[in-house]
Amino acid sequence: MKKNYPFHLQPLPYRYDVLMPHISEQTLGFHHDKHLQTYVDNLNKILEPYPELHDWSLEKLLLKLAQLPDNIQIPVKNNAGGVYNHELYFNCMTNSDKHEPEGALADAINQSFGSFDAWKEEMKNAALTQFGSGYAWLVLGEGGKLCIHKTLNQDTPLSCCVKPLLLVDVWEHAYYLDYQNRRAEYLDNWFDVIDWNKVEETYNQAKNS
Ligand code: MN3
Repeated sequence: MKKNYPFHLQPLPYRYDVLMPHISEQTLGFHHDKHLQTYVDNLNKILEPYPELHDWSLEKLLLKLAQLPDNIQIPVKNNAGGVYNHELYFNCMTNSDKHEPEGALADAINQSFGSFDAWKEEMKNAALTQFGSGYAWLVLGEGGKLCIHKTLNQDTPLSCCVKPLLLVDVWEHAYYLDYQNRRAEYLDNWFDVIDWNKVEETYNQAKNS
């Protein structure tokens, strides 16, 4: 099986200043180069003594936590989760003029939530009411239904859905430099930097697999 270890910091798929004014260069710099780098480094350090795990992917580590040695289950959950969540978060943003999904994903959002605006409201509410650090997610659930999830810390919804499609980071480091305590304002602006082409691609692949 393909060796995944060591994990590497994936470069941001865009320039650091590209999401301004919604998310500043400084926030993205710290968030990607410091926070995500730390999760990558910690995960590599934890897995270093276990060569039998070096061909495991991030998803496999997170889905099969119970098969790992007892003493590394929680550290792997936190740090592999930190890498998985941040990679998806950064990869689901861009500076495009496209502010709504199209095609099959748009249809699925309408079917599951009533309308795009109703989805936005529900997603924003989930992100606002996530107490403390965590994420709000749009996921593909069983039977083709789309659902919203909230997760705490660096937990992922991998084990309770078919495929995570999109998430928003509501740890304070994601917005505090730009918005201080104004999480709602950060969320309103985050909706404008979602990379809908990317989310559509993930949805179409997951739906057809
Ligand atoms: Mn973060």
